[in-house]
Amino acid sequence: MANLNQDTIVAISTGTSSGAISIVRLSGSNAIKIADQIFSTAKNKTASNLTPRMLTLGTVKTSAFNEQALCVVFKAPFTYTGEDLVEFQCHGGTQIANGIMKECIKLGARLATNGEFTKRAFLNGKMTLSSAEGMIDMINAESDAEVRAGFKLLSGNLSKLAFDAADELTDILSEIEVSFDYPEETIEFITKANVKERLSALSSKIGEVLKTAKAGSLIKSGINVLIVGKPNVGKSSLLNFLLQKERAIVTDVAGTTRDTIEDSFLLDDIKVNLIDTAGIHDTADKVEKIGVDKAKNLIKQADIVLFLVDSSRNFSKEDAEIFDSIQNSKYIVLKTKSDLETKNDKIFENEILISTATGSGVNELKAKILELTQISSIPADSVVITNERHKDALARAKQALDQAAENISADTLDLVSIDIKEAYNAIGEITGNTTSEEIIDAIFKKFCLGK
Ligand SMILES: Nc1nc2c(ncn2[C@@H]2O[C@H](COP(=O)(O)OP(=O)(O)OP(=O)(O)O)[C@@H](O)[C@H]2O)c(=O)[nH]1
Ligand SMILES: [Mg+2]
Repeated sequence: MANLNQDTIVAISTGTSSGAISIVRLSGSNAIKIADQIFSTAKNKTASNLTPRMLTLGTVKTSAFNEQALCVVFKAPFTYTGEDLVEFQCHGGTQIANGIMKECIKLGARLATNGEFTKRAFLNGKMTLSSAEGMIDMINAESDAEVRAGFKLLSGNLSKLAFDAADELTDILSEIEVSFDYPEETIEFITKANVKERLSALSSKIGEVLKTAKAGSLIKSGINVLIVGKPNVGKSSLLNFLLQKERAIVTDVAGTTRDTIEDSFLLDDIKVNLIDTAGIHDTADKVEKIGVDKAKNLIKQADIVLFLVDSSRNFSKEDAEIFDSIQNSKYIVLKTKSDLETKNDKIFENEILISTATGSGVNELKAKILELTQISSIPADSVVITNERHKDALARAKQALDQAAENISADTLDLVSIDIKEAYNAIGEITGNTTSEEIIDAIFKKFCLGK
């Protein structure tokens, strides 16, 4: 895809908050020409005479003020965008960078739209669409695990899988074409058996990658962990203990928590969204009842439910009812207040004895949460699907491949090649080769200005 949009764009790449340094970035065919008109060094060098990729100190002159700044020039095509690119590193704050940017606009540049530098990088073949998405994931990350997953995407391990798959499908399609030219049965038979084997191999490879999608989406959005149980079993105490702060009110009065309380913490670099709830029981209190209903409704949406029972009290009918209501969810049973004398003799599979008074059992709980999400079982070097768009494209590709493999014995090869082309198109959406313009626009709009 060639970039026909050659106008020169400008933006403050460091955002609008006040920091010590700001970067104004220009990209396009007039970038160096515009920079020439505002920047010069003590030895009267302008942007065109600077050594590319080297920071040089000089003066930026705008109609409103002069500024001492560093300038770096990148010459096309060896730049981020693939076009001529100039960056000014000026003093921070908001006024100076704004003034430089306005001056560039006066000289013919246009204010960039969100993500436009990266969009140009994509259109000029500097990066694939999934790599660009990895980069934005890194920028928006709230945990180290998200940064790592974003970096994998940016570095292109998913793009490589997509390119390899597309190459293989192109080979298969061209072999099918050849078989049309030699329609003798033996050749077609050999081709069919071979094509089927290769389609199935590709489908299972994609299937393996798709298996990481659930864990991948948890890495990206955080693991939603819901704390439920009868009043007074220690739910809010556990929330506070895991967050390491007094987020929720804790008292010995049953029914202390009346609304849901949400907050997050990092567990082995992975974001966990904890939701504390009102103790579930029959109540006539109008406000508390709303809280109880809310807690019940949240059970379906949680990735993991922590079911708390008080180990220092007998297991009651109310406990049993709550336990029944979580049977369709992934759950962990926590017997709380293990520092007190045990009165609860009901034994659960996978139960953990826990005390927020002593901290015992908390590490076991943390390990169990990670185990249930299967995040820890993903090998470090494996592709991880963190993006719904990629998951959807791979799932469609796999479906088309499976259909082609299944029908190949009965169908003529030209019908099978329709399915193969569908798989090829779906795979191409990952790298951006076959992605529609609307989707590309929608993706880059989510980027920040100046990226
Ligand atoms: N000994 C001991 N007491 C605890 C422990 N955890 C909580 N408690 C006490 O149990 C009482 C209830 O604790 P909360 O955390 O408010 O219980 P809750 O489940 O949030 O209660 P509701 O909000 O009413 O549903 C408080 O007096 C806590 O101090 C524990 O591990 N050991
Ligand atoms: Mg509470």
